[in-house]
Amino acid sequence: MADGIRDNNTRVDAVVIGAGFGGLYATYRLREQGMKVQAFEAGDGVGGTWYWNRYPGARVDSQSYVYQYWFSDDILNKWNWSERFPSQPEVERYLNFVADECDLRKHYAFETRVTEATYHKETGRWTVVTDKDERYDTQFLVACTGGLSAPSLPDIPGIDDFQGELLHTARWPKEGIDVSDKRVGVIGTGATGIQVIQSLAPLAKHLTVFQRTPTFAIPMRNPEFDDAKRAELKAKYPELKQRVFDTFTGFAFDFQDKDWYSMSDEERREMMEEIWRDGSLSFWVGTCKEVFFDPEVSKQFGEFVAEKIRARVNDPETADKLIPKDHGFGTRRIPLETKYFEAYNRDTVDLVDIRANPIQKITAHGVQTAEGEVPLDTLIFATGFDAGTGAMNRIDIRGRTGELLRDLWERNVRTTMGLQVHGFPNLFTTMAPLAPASAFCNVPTCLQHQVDWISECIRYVREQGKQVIEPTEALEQQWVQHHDELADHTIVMSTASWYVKRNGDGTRRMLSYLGGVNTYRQTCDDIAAKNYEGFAIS
Ligand code: NA7
Repeated sequence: MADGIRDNNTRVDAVVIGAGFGGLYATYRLREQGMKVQAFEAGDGVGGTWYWNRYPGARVDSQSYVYQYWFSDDILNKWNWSERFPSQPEVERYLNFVADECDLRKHYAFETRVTEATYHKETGRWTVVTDKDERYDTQFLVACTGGLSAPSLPDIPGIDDFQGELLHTARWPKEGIDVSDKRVGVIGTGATGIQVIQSLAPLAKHLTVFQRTPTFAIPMRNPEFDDAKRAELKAKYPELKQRVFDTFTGFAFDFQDKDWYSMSDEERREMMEEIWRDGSLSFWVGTCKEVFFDPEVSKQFGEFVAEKIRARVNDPETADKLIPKDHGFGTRRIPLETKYFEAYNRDTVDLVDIRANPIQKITAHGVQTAEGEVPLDTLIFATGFDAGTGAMNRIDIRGRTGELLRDLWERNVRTTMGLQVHGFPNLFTTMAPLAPASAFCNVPTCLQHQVDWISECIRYVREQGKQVIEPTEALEQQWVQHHDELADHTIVMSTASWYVKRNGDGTRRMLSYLGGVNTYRQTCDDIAAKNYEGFAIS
């Protein structure tokens, strides 16, 4: 071709992007319909998040027995989880196991990034171009690119000058690193930072944590499973696989029935202590719903957690620095931790509050703060992701009018139920904005529901002898409005975090739909049952 891109005569029914939880399942479901599927993955193996995030201490905060696929009894029977909250290698092994059991690898081109996707209204098909300069022609494009997959590196001056080892947690070397004789710095104290800090604290010669915002965190209770426990859990799978789709956040537990204000102080304390002991995210999304709406309730939960932090950190001044002051409990992601707070009791661990003592620049040998240079051999960025839209925005996706999806989302972050975008026919998304999948969900629950919905939708279009499906502008506007109405009166919305995106006009939009996984599922399924009411099918 004149443009140097090879047409390899690959005309397929569907292109799937990504080999994480969503992409593997989409490939499986579409193939099951007899479709010709071509899938792409930037990594050299399957796993998505669990392929890329191989930093020390990487671990899932969802219980293993709900962090799995439900579609195959064979897989459910054969796979044995080793503990309640498995580490990255185990989840990666699980996804490899599923890929092998279902023979999915043969559909993938690994180490291949999709760089462009263009819709042609004359044919109703997409052209997909990869970084291997190959062009594919597909009817459907299913982007399972992940909501937290585009790493974000802060714009700190001097970053290129650093002569030691510089790492982002989401691009960790497969061979690992040895920190035993290293002075290590970690920037970032979100869910990732906490896991990496608690893991490296006992190993590094010295560890300096640069904290901008402290994080409320819950001690993880992570028993190992023996055969008896596994058998007990497996007996519950039929029930669990219904249950997770019926709760607010896709876990097996839900919010308490009782309202906060209907309880006495003693009852509240008792409830908090009891759920705290469970050592799971139920202390966040299994307590009282008011924690998301009522600043006073959020404050009281925050005080309870602050008390727990103070009891574990020897130096009261350090403890105080570790307690969030600028946001309420529950308004940002609550991670689980293991001896995170105790890490600061070590002589070899320093905490730098970079609001009081800002980072000025990175130097050749460390980090220069207002109070002096911290010498470092290894600098780790646990600074998170360009959430929700980042991975899709790195691809040039041109829709029906020629507009780039990136430009649309820069003006206005919008989707129809996180599944399609008006103006981008036959493009389907998982973990995109405006669905619970993008944040407030036990992700595999939401991904499985979204992929099931997408594959049934595609089946319907094909069975009707039609070619193209796209949400109408009216339906999308209705969804955006409904989404905003639910989100705008929560206190999550008034807190700065990766949960909230900014539109071009300066208005803010919640990434995740806050009506609950159960309600969302029902709404999507009702639309499907009404033959995709609100979608234009031609
Ligand atoms: P997060 O939750 O976005 O955390 C990123 C952390 O990095 C957070 O503490 C940030 O501070 C900090 N950060 C970001 N930029 C800077 C700069 N420029 N200087 C100093 N500190 C900075 O990402 P994670 O990877 O921890 O977690 C993402 C999700 O993955 C998590 O919620 C789980 O669902 C899995 P800030 O809070 O912005 O002040």
